Amino acid sequence: MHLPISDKIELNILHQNSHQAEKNKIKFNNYNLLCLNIMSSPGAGKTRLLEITLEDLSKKFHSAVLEGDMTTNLDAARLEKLNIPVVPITTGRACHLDANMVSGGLKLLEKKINPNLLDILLVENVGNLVCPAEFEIGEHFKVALLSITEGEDKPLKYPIMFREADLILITKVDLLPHLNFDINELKSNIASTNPKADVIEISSITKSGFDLWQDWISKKILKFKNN
Ligand SMILES: Nc1nc2c(ncn2[C@@H]2O[C@H](COP(=O)(O)OP(=O)(O)OP(=O)(O)O)[C@@H](O)[C@H]2O)c(=O)[nH]1
Ligand SMILES: [Mg+2]
Repeated sequence: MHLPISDKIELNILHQNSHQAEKNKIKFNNYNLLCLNIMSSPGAGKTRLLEITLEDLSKKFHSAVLEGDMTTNLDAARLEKLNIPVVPITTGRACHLDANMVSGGLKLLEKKINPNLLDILLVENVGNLVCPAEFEIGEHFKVALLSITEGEDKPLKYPIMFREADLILITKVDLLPHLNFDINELKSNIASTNPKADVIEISSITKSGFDLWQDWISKKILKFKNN
């Protein structure tokens, strides 16, 4: 089959990325370290979610964060306040983290802490609803956030992110009373895009749903560690 040159280049890039992602995963497995890739459009609430989650999670499990942003260390600075190892990865023009960047981030993390001592590595990807889902980083699970201010149709319009996700967090549900938003329509659009994904409604304001999310992560860590 003859593919346009741009498609061939893209396939080649994705192929090389997958190769590095496999290497990253082997490293994570050797460290017995569960890696989650946290993705969403800009502002859906990834960093706020991590701030609240890590307050509790880091008391039970040794946790670290790789923090991806195109520019600035603002999010990394927010998470460093929790006294856990945080490595910022500044991607420049790239609208996603790729496996090479995560490999570089892991090397910097190794200088801060022996990853054998860690249980979980949370990777906050660059805010973008398309590209991060196309680039494996060696993660064990993908978590996609979708805030209710983004609209019910997003799983249909940006299917790759939602098709790939193991867990979809519907965020900012505290705003439901103020919006003309049909959460059942969103859930039906999620189900038609990815019937296998776990779905949790969550609010970083009221903290609703955090018990389910913390439970989801804890179970994944314990199952991974016991394998
Ligand atoms: N009402 C409400 N606001 C929220 C919630 N979660 C986050 N926010 C607000 O949404 C804004 C963006 O949150 P962040 O956590 O910075 O979003 P992000 O996904 O990390 O953004 P990027 O890293 O830029 O992609 C902030 O003003 C948060 O306080 C929520 O559950 N409810
Ligand atoms: Mg953020």
